Amino acid sequence: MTDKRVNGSAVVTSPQNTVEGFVKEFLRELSFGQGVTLERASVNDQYLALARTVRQYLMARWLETLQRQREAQAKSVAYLSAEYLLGRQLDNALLATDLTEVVEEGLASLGIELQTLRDQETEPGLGNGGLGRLAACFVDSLATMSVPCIGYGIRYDYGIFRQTFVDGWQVEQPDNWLALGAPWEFPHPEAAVTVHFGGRTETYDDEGVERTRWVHDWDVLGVPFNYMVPGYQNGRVNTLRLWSAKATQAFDLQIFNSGEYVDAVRAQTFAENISKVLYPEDSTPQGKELRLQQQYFFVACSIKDFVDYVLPEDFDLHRLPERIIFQLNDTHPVIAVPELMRVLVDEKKWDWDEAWAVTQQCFAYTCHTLLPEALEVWSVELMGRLLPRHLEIIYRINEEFLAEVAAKHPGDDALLERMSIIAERPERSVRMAYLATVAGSKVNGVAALHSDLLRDKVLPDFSAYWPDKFTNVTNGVTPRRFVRLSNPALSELITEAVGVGWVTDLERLRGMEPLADDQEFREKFRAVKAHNKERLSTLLQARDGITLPADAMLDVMVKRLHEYKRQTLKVLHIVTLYDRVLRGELDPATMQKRVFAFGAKAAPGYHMAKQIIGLINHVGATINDDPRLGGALTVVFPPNYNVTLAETLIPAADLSEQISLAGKEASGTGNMKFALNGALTIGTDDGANVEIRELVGDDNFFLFGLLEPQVADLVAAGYQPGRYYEEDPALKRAVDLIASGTFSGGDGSVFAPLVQNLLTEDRFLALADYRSYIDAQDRVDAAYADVEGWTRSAILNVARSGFFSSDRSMWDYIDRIWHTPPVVSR
Ligand code: B1N
Repeated sequence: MTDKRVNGSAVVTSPQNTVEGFVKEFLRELSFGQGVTLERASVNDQYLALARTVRQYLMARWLETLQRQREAQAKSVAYLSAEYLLGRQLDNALLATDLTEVVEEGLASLGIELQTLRDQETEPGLGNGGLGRLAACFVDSLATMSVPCIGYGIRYDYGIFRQTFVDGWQVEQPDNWLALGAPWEFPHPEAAVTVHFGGRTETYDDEGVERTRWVHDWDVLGVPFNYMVPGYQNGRVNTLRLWSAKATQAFDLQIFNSGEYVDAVRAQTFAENISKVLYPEDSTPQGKELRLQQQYFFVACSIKDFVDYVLPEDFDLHRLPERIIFQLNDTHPVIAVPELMRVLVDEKKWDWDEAWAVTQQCFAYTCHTLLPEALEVWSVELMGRLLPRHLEIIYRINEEFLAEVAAKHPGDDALLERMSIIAERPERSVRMAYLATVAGSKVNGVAALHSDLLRDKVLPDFSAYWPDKFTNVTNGVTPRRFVRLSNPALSELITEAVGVGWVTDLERLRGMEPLADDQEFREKFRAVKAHNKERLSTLLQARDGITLPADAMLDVMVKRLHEYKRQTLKVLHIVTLYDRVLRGELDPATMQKRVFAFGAKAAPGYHMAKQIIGLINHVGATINDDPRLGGALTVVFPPNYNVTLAETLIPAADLSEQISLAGKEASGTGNMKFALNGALTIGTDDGANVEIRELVGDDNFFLFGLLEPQVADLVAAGYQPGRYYEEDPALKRAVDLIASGTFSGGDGSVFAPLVQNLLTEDRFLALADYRSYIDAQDRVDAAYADVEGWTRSAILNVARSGFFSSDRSMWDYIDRIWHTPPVVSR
């Protein structure tokens, strides 16, 4: 059947949903889109033609979704995020349209393998880690739930760097993700908006009213690139709108007129630098001017887009809160708050108070961190230079806010200083989290523990002042990508057990619980794991020349490299096992065979993180080559861990390492993906681990380490890592092996900075948690030896993790913060 849908007056027709219909369109795209015949088409030609064919099937749904949302005058979520870590698009689009089989068959009839074309896609890595991936999961869920959402962000020319290893040390390469064509994007240069920077402000008389205007110094164009966000088999497609910076005409004229043609062309790239590259720091922003430019650039474009383009022309902005909620994904887009105020007060000429009343209802803020160094601040000097009007507005917001606080707490100057949006020391700066908290209708943390700590430790004065403003929404992950697509074998087994509905209603996994005690089901479950390990083994062999030994426990730690996540603690465990074998305490012939798999990128300027990467690779090289181990322990560290690799790695895992120091990981989302794919967690009482353990049960989770209050006490009492080293002989030996150069060709100086840091500072208490970790790992070995018991636990992990669907997160946001109902069919 041909699918005809009405969009306004235009009729958009989807290609036929049959093998013949697909083949016809695919061949058309090859010839008319790529300009090649099938015989001459490269794999890239074929991939691009396929992508364009698949998006044809989505087009009618997209136009119709937007039309319907306009007609319904529905309230939308505008998700403001500097990062979207999308992963590959092809398979997700095929799943959304239920076209996988048709396409597989159609391509096969032309002698083309679908998998070959899947592998041709370079994933858009427009994010660093959890925060960017969360944004991608959220927009997927909203589309699947038929909730209107526009994701706004930046179309970086270069996403997160490609990681390579040279002698075990990280070397970064540019991620040229656009090089081979970008078939999923729809550029709209005609809809570009202008964004101003620099200059000064002045007041003027506007018919008897004194107003302020911004006399800017330079500007850039923001060109929107639209991407489809297809819902799962529900006929809905939402929009992700990413902004790309381009030099303006005015900019061109001015500099070209100076006569220096070549310099002028070069100067053009100045403006275009804004969206050139993603900052590769995860959790620790660097305070660079270009980053503030990026932040203002994309939110100014987005607000203008929503107000001038998405809303109807005659819309009364006093009713803005009925139509939009801007969700601030961490503080990166918080400059949107003074920007909306500027638009309403300076451009629309509203009173300050009415503008503030509307603005406050239009924003909500999600905090993603607890690390003090990760709380963004911008120096007043920089803010004043780049965005002078915004700085004034921030000052006024602060003034009025502090006056209100002072009225309620007369004489408490210390409180005013603590709550001020402007910090005076070490330099005068704007505290972006405070601005977001003052402006937002709600403030949320991303896991239960995190939200408690956010309230009590990060923003205690604010939560005392506005107790109802603070709430929790525990993170989630999309079951479409991270179970249905990434784990087809498990998906089939789940569907067999509980029916197909789980993909959009993940609590249905509960129906598997009784099957944990079913011998036959357990065997099938183990077969799925074995199959996934095989699949991983094939991939790593082809991708990196890595050979995985058979029948070993697969113990996985994948996440950004950061000291608080404690990859070093994992290394100490591996070195301890090695030491036990060398000392004859463990027999390689009988001990539990393990593969330790790592995946982690270090921020390029984060030297200690790079040391740790070097350490993992050097320990790996030594252990993998040591015949005394007889292959019982293997360390693998495939470079360039990304969403695509995660999709094969996670389903194969037996053990999930979630070992951050308690109170440091806001949530974690990898932890959820592992549990949903039937890995057991060894973890601290941190982030969403707490909720995972509560749900899956103590018996199916390996808890270790200090609890957050114990960490706080120990630090307050004066933590001395050297004492743990002195008092635990196994720990001492492990550290000494590293210090003595065992893993660095006898040269102890190679890892001296790392060892020194551990013994004297150890900011994240790895040594304090070492003994508890090792003991827990010994319990893991014992548990794994009980094959049936382990499988039972793994099944229960899957069955009880439905809560971690990002659909549930979205319902929580809708219920507690957004109040944006789905737009259902007419
Ligand atoms: O956000 C994730 C959480 O699951 C993680 O626990 C948390 O660490 C992560 C500056 C960040 N917090 N902060 C960032 C990323 C980039 C950047 O430039 C900060 N990422 C997180 C999702 O809630």
